[in-house]
Amino acid sequence: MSNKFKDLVMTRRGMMGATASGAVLAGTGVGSTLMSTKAAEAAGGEYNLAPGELDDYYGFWSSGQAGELRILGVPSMRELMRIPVFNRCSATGWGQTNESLKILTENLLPETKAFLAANGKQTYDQGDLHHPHMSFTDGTYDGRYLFMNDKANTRVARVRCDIMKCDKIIEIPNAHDIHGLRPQKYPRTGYIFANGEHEAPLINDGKILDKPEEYVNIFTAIDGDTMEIAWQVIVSGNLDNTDCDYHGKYAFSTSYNSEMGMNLAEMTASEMDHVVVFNLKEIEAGVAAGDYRELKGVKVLDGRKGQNKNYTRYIPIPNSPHGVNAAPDKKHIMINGKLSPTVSVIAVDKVDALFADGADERSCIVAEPELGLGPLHTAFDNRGNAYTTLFLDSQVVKWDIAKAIEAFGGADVDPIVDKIDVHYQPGHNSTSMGETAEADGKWLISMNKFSKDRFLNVGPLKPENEQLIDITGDKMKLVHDGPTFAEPHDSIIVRRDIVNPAHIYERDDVTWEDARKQAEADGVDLDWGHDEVIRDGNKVRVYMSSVAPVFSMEKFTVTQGDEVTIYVTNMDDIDDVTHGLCMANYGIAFEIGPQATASVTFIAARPGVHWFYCQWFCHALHMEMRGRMLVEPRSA
Ligand code: RUQ
Ligand code: CUA
Repeated sequence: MSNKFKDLVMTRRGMMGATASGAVLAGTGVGSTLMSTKAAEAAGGEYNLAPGELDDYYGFWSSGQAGELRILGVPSMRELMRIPVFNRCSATGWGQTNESLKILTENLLPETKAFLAANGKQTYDQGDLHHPHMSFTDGTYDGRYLFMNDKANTRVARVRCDIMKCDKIIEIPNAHDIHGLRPQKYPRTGYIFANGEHEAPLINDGKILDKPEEYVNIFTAIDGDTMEIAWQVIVSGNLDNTDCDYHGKYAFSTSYNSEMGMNLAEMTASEMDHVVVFNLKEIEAGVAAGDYRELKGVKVLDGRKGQNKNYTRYIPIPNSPHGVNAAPDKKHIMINGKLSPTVSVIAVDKVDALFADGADERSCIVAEPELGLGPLHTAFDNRGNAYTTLFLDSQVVKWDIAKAIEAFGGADVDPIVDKIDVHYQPGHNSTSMGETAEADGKWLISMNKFSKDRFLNVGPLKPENEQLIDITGDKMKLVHDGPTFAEPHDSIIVRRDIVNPAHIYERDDVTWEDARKQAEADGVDLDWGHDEVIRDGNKVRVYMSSVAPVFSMEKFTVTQGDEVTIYVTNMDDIDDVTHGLCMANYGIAFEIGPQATASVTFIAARPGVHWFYCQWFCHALHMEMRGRMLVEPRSA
């Protein structure tokens, strides 16, 4: 910890803890005494940061069906920011400003746009964000981008780490319901691998309906720099989670329904499902050789079983595997059993033989330890240990990878090092830097789906529970509960020196390039304080700037029925001075960060006096930061 006053702070806290404990003993009873004792214990832990003290790690959190990305500080577990992505946001205007609507709509497929228009929408207003991952260079995070999937509407999004805003959302053609997602680790990102979870006819236009035997599933590689689809591969069985090696050779996807069943009994019928291995070089060679069909502008290769192409191999794995996790040793890939109590360990260097010599597919499995009930995901430290969540046992199990391999070879050793109870039903877990070659073995987060009785009751809908576990010692130590709203599905924990966001925007940021072009056409210089109303038929463009605590315009006049676009440029260049513009009773509100431009377009359908005001607290005279839109009635 960097704080030079740490010892002083901790001593003082310990003292306060003891005092509180004493007070409770005199007063309120057993439950509270227990809590205070815990608080006193916690005072010795480094996770309990003093006010003003900064975390060592950025945690990037998905939010599941809430559709946004969140930033937490680790180890304090303080929520630092929410980044709207697939959702709408009342505070920032995401889904309402022209700049965000462009990102939300520009890469939707034509048929999706038509479908949405038929429902009176420009874009989806929800999503299901499961897997946030950072871009890599040479096996570790490089602080450029975060990528994430939308299972609900088959999209992949990117967040820029310099401004911590989403800059691209693409809809994936041909595939259905993107679930597993990972960036290429080596040599760099590179590809984003994305699993289509649900199978459907390859051309899903209604001509084939209830004929599951004709359904296929699609694995997609996206170019992380351009956010364009590089290629797709048709596979047998559905696709759940994915990860790739540290050598730029293979990607691996689990399939929990190799049967291609349509109901639960069918989906869990066979003893074995599989992991699909994708051979990146072979696929690239297939693309170069023209061995694909073009569907919706994408090169689609056939990697199904029985095609006997070198694009894929199918490794049999016990029933319904779920998580895929590459170990930081760069040698092993863990396949988490879910319905099987095992984790299957794939040795990456044995995968070549599957393609070259037609070796038995199971020959790359070098361990398959039995760990407990419901293994879902595995995280790692830098000491050769793996940490697997056990959904049914409500535990995290720590196990020794080398010992698991020895045991598989027949040695009489127990790979299990420790087990800890978590509360309750963990899904993903993540360790500090644990999904990179720089795993550091300090912290583990267990992301639990249920929290019953851990917190004050807030009604039938309970928060979920992410628990912080200290993994520096031999035994895991639970140090903190972090309740949270839906759904902390997955997270990554990134060393803070890797992430260096800007403090204010650059004036020439691409986010508002359309606004800049329009302003230039209108003869308005967005980089200087401006105050301009441009009339163009029934289109009105209002350009205003803001410097706390005033907008450059105290009023402007339009005519009822005009299509009005308001552009606001925040001329303040001071860290943390964000303004907003809220047009009361017009349903409009958005954020304008320091040095940013943002805009919104609407029809001035309501005549009368309408106040606009700044809704982001910016100044002692923030309440006074307001103006009027005067809407003249249209003379019939
Ligand atoms: S999957 S709980 Cu959507 Cu991440 Cu495993
Ligand atoms: Cu500007 Cu509040």
